[in-house]
Amino acid sequence: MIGPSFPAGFRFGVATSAQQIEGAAREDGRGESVWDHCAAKPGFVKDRSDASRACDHYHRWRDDIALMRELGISAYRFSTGWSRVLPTGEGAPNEAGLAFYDRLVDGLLEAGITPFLTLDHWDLPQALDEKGGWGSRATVDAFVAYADVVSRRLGDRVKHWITHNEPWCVATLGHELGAHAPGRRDPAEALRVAHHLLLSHGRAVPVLRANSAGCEAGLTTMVTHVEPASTSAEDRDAARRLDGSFNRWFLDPLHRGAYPADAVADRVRRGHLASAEIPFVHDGDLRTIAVPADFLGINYYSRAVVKAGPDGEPVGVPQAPPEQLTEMGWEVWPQGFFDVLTRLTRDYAPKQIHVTENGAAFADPPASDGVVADPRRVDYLRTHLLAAQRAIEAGVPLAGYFAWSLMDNWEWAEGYTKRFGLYAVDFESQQRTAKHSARFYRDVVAAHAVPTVVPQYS
Ligand code: IFM
Repeated sequence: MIGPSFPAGFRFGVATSAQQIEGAAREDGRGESVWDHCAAKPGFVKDRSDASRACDHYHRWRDDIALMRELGISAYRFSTGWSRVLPTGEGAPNEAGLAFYDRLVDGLLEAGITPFLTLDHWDLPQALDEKGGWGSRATVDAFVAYADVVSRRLGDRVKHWITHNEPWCVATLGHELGAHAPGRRDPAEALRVAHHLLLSHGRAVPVLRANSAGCEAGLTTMVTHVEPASTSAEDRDAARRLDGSFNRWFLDPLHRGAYPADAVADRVRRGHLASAEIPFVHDGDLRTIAVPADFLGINYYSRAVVKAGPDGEPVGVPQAPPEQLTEMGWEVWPQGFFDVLTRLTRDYAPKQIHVTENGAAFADPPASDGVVADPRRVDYLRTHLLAAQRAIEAGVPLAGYFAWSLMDNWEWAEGYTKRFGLYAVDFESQQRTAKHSARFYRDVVAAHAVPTVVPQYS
């Protein structure tokens, strides 16, 4: 049975990123990215894979647009590979790289699909990392120059720009926990990295607007709904700390022009900052970061329920048995999606929100009769779309939803072991096979509404 509809003009799309799907890592002048570099280090990527071939989208992009047409979506979120456009991150652009994105954008527009372009989806050119990477203020200038090159070339046709994807992951996973490229473990550097990412967003937005008349620009951040495991003061404080470092550290500067004072105090207490006077925040930076955006991009996957560890720091408390988690070990919690959407609207009043990623990794069975049965992903999408629809009814200015992801792809440090796609990819033959979730999403897009009952596919 078809449930409540989404408003007219609401965009349904799918999302991908360059490093995860393009492949052709050494073709047509592309330079090395930090992820290419780290993937070559033993043990960095779970299955020892790299993204040199990935989904071979660089050669198969026409077929992939055909999949999008099959879904009937009206928008596609992808990223440009920084080192494909500027092999060393700066200097002379690589014409072949820009020409690839030209073709892709033209192909999307011919198919009636609106491109949403992310400039930085984690693939910093390795040459820039060797000069200090995101920890260096010079990388801010390099990013703004890169934004200028891409938007000069594509800005007549691309009208939706996302500066960065999930700065928390780059800063914390990449520079504090060492789990993502560039694999460093330096909490003080991670804070500098976060600041430079935000600053480069603030500086790039006016450049995008100048080169792409009438465009909309924003940043995508990962948000999680944080709950204390009990009502104790300690657990509530642990939840406040996680919300501070994960959500508000990025949302507050973007919308309020200030880092959250309690979260800054937490970092001072932990020795990551010498004092609340943050030395790498220069005069005017916070004003630059708070440039009014046209939308806020959010990626939502799960919630976090935390208790206080021995030092008061948040420690996750599993809420569901392992068999109910996604392959990433993340709890399926659609109510948290509604909660973050309404909370963001209440606390930050963004003009518009786009859900730029939402989806789930499951170990799907092999294709049979040309289709892959993935009932858990269908259910994940259905329940989250219902939560999004309820959020709109509750007043959230939600304008678009992008399922992560169009197809199975290279899941960073997890390699090819985690599959998020609506289409299964056989990485040997590069064959794409629709999953039931693709059929489900196509039906949602066609009806502009979500079924309230679980569809049965045979
Ligand atoms: O695959 C990633 C994506 O690149 C960024 N957001 C989270 C996804 C799933 O881990």
